[in-house]
Amino acid sequence: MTIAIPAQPYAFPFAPGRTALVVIDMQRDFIECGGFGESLGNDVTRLQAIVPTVAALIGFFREKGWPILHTRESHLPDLSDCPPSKRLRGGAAMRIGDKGTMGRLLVRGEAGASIIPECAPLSGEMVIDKPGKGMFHATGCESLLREAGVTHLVFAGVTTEVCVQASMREANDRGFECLLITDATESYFPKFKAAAIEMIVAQGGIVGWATSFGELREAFA
Ligand code: C5J
Repeated sequence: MTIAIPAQPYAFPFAPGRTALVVIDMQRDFIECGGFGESLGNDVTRLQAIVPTVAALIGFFREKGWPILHTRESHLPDLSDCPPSKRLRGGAAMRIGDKGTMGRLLVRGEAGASIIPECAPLSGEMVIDKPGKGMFHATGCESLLREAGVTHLVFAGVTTEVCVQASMREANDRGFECLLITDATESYFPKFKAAAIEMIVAQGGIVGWATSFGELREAFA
């Protein structure tokens, strides 16, 4: 049984019980001042603006008892899973592994790598640490989802054109039906967010679908 959710480019076939929410990288390092995102020169307030919507979307999935998977972009303390190409590119003053105001940037176990309290996982929810932008690269995420009987994914989180889009493309290639919640994702660059959504839904949904949280919630009202 599927429920038709109004979406671009056409209605998304939501499969209750087989659809998981994927919340990408809602970490202090991307959203708060003093983290990795700000160290790259980005305005983190843009990302802070979607926090209430992401938290409400998580709450909606919890109310329904549907599965939730949270991701954290992060690296081992010895950085053995961080290729030099990722660490050194761009020549920023602060790099992955350097000490910032919330601990070492993007390192597992440090305060900055944790998920912001508003979106923090509850026990029983899936959490994966990913060294790449996409959630399937070097993680056990695919077997976790398959074992939970998940075939459809609803995406939220940051940033739209980097880790969200990369994860959605990887999921699409693995046969998952993917829906992006447009007001529960954000970029440091408004034009990149708009372009990413346009690319995802183009050509008959070449990567997947897009809709708002309101449309999703309304379909189950
Ligand atoms: C970035 C992410 N932008 N979570 N990571 O480096 O999108």
